[in-house]
Amino acid sequence: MALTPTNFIWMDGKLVPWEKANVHVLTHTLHYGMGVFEGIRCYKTVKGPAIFRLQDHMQRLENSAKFVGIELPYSVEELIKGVRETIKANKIEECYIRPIAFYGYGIMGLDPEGSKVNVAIAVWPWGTYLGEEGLEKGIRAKISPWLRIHPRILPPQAKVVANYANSILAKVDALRSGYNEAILLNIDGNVAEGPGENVFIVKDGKLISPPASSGALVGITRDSIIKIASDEGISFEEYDFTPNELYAADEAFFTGTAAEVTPIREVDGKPIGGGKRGPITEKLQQIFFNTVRGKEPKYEFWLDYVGK
Ligand code: PY5
Repeated sequence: MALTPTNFIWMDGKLVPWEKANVHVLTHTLHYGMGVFEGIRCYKTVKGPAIFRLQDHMQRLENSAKFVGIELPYSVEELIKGVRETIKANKIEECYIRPIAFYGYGIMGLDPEGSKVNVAIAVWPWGTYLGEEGLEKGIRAKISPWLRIHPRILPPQAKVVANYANSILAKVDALRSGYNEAILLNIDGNVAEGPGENVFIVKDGKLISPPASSGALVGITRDSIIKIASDEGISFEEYDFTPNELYAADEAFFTGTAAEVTPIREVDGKPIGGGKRGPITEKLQQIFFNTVRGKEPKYEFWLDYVGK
């Protein structure tokens, strides 16, 4: 997926031209993967660009950093200001937002003690992650031969750069096998999540998603869908399920900032339910898209308007 450049990137408190937002090849994180990042979306609304759950995402960035011992040189408030500044400077109405904190240049041993922590915030237009058609018709997923990282190996609840080597292996395997996305199991054989998405199933009218203990990153989109479902009177339960229970589900879908709410129509060649987007998925998806686009007053508290 090729990048569409914008004009400025926020780097350590300053806006620098996109093409000048570079790092040295001996940047610590480039070698060992110890960095933390976030993925946030900003949507076009009638009141101007609105960032979805910005505070929650930045809080998670701070938590991720704390988890792996990275000392962020900026507070959540400063980073929030940075995001707003970057969107304004780029005069962009709708974008993906990527804050990243990493160990910079100067130390090359594994012990990052004394290393500089650099922070950047980039924004760029990013369309539908799993395809426009996928949103309506659903995508085809494959149970991955790669297992989701175990909490004794890397912290699954933190968005650590290194975790995504596992995600890339799963994603590429699924794509090369002719599927659109992977679903990773944990070491117990239960469903954990997608490489960058949470998984939900619908069975007998009930919404189900694996718990944090499955190794899934408990996503902010997931949390939003649970809240929306509960307001709609759809009951939600969190428990572990096997691939067989996934195959037998009435509906299945992915949630994530990039993936938004994407129906899963098939897993390992087996159609889920009717092999198309199910009615509960469609309903939740519709409310979700209305919410992020500022058309659901009930959930406006999740939006952070940038101002025109
Ligand atoms: N699980 C993993 C491993 C993730 O990376 C993500 C987000 C999610 C679940 C969903 O979390 P949330 O709803 O809070 O976004 N993935 C990033 C995203 O921006 C990166 C994807 C390439 O969606």
